[in-house]
Amino acid sequence: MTDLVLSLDVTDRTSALSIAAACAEEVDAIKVGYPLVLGTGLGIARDLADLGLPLIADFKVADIPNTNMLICDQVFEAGFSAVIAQAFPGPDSIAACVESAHAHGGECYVVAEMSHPGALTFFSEGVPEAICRLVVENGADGIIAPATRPARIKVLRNLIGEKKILSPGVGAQGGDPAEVAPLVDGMIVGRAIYGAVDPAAAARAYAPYRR
Ligand code: FNU
Repeated sequence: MTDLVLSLDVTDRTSALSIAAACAEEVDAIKVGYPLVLGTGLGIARDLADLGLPLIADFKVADIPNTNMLICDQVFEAGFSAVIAQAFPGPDSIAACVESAHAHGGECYVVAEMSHPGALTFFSEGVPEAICRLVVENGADGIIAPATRPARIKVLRNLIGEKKILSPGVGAQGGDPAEVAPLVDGMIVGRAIYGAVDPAAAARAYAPYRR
């Protein structure tokens, strides 16, 4: 029904590589963010790329267009296949991420609404809806929408047409895979897999929801 994206938020290289290798058959992509890259260096992308899975850079890029372009160029040259950007810097900043991604044959996802409780302070009152309209206009490949609020995923899905939805919040944040999987293109799971005693078995538990 959906791709399973492993959010690899460990901070040391040995754990990252062993968990990724153990889970490689059970997941469809790996998402890497600041915890792992700051802990090990950007070169971890090349090591993980050897597994042959798409690699998503969760850097929530959020700067002026020129800086966004410089950041995204580094991301894709490091071996990532997709980048996640924040929308609040505006259409030109997102466009820079999209341009860099597409120039490298990669994808750009834009955060439409975050999954944690405090997100509702600013991601409210039509803001996620406006972000979805921006995504459609500027050619980004999809959005990030909260697995913790499936009703909101349905609303946002209606605004983005064929574009993809990647959804964090299943597992540790309380999102229910049975409810979320039919609504999204990729379900992002971190602690419930990498924090398990047997990460491969934990990942395998999501097999019924994978397409
Ligand atoms: P887990 N993440 C998130 N919510 O959780 N990128 C968002 O709205 C968002 C994200 C990331 O809770 C979070 O940073 F835009 O352990 C973490 O890397 O399953 C992962 O998704 C969720 O991890």
